Amino acid sequence: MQASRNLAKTLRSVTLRQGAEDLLEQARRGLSSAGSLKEVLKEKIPAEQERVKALKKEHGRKVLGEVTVEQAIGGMRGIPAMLWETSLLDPEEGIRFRGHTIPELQAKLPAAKEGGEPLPEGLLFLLLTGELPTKEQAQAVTEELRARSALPAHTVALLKSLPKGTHPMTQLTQAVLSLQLDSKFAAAYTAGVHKSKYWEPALEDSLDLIAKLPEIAGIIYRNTYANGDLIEPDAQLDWAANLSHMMGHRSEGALELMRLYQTIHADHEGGNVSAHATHLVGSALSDPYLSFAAGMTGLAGPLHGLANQEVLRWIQMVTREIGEEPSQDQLREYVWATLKGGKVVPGFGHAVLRKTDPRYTCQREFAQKHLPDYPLFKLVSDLYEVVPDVLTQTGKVKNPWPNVDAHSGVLLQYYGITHENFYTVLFGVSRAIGVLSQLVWSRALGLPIERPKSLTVEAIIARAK
Ligand code: CMX
Repeated sequence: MQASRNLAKTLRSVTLRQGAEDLLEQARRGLSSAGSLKEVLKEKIPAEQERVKALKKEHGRKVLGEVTVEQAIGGMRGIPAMLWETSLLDPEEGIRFRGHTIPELQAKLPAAKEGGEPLPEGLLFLLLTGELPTKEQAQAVTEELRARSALPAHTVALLKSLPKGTHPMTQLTQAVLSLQLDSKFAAAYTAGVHKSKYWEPALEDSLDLIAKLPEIAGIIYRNTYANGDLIEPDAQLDWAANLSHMMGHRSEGALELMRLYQTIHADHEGGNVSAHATHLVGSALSDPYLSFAAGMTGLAGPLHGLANQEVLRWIQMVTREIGEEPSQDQLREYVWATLKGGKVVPGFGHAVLRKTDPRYTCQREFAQKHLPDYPLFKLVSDLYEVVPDVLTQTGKVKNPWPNVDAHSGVLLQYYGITHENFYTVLFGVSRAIGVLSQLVWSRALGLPIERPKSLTVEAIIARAK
């Protein structure tokens, strides 16, 4: 009896292992056309694993920083307690993606046309591998994503069935969750894949998800604002341009803006809400779909990604209440009124940055090049002159300068993308590139489940004393 039970157990475990191997093989086959992307990544992983292992062994007990009571109850500002490889934020200089500033990326990443804005596919290659891609490598990523972009019928049906008025970010999150049915990571885990190989199905799911997001966003846009009159993807277009095309905005300017937009919103190191939420949920070995959905519900908050929608609403309120071309004095008064009403001025301030966000600056340069006489751009420029001064006068705002969200809406308006409650979806599509690249690395490096220590007020008082 015991012998036959053992035999059954052995057979079951052999079958599961076999299933796991089959799944990995499927994943490898699926990625074979990715060619260089996966090959470069695969080459990098062992050395990086060794580097992190050695770091832990040699310096594991060294102190990176201390934690004050203020930090524990103040949103953990500044506590260096997370590993994030894809980007690093300097308070004065702003973001660097794998060591490159935004202007450097504009100069070095492959573009759709000579001198144009970077292709986000190139950034995906850079974030995943740490290497700047050649034009051919970026193009291979475009093709890889195109091949993975078809949506399952149930996702399209789900989006169609949602009640009118469902916020586009809520629609996005539900669509992402509906894709989880096909998660290769979840299937591989269930089948018992060895943990050293988790990164492979994580990469598979991440590429699948990134590939499908433009069509999801296009459908949300057309269902919400164009009576469900959907536009088929165009196989000639790159990933970001296709997104704009499926929304119904096909001018050259709109396509270039979308490439820039999708590049600069991708990553902002690991501690911001959308990145950290994705990272945290992923650390429980929830698959990339579940993890990214968590990030998107965080991005939908008005202090984070939804600020780009709030900026546009606030600017529209300004023009409604004090006119299309208010003087700087009128603007100053309006900003004070907003603060006195107990509200934040959206698009200004940052938890880490202490200077103007370079993502703001590059959008400003785009506006100076393409829409210098647009009245709303003039208003945004005037706000740049007025708001930091007022915020500084409050005496409490640590960073009075504009962030990424202060500028993006006005550029989108210019190209006819006027429905501001859609803006955070565009942010979310881009954010997938950064947070999922890191998620692949987190699985490759075997990072453990996150579990920081929390304390009660009593416990903090006791420790403080
Ligand atoms: N308008 C009014 N008050 C602001 C402010 C702003 N733009 N920025 C900060 N403050 C206030 C804070 O609300 C806080 O007030 P209380 O002490 O009364 O609570 C005080 O100044 C100190 O805050 P801080 O340390 O300077 O900023 P935080 O790190 O706490 O918050 C952020 C950072 C971004 C949430 C905040 O600056 C803000 O609310 N900005 C407006 C919303 C926005 O643009 N968000 C997008 C950020 C970029 C992104 O994540 O996408």
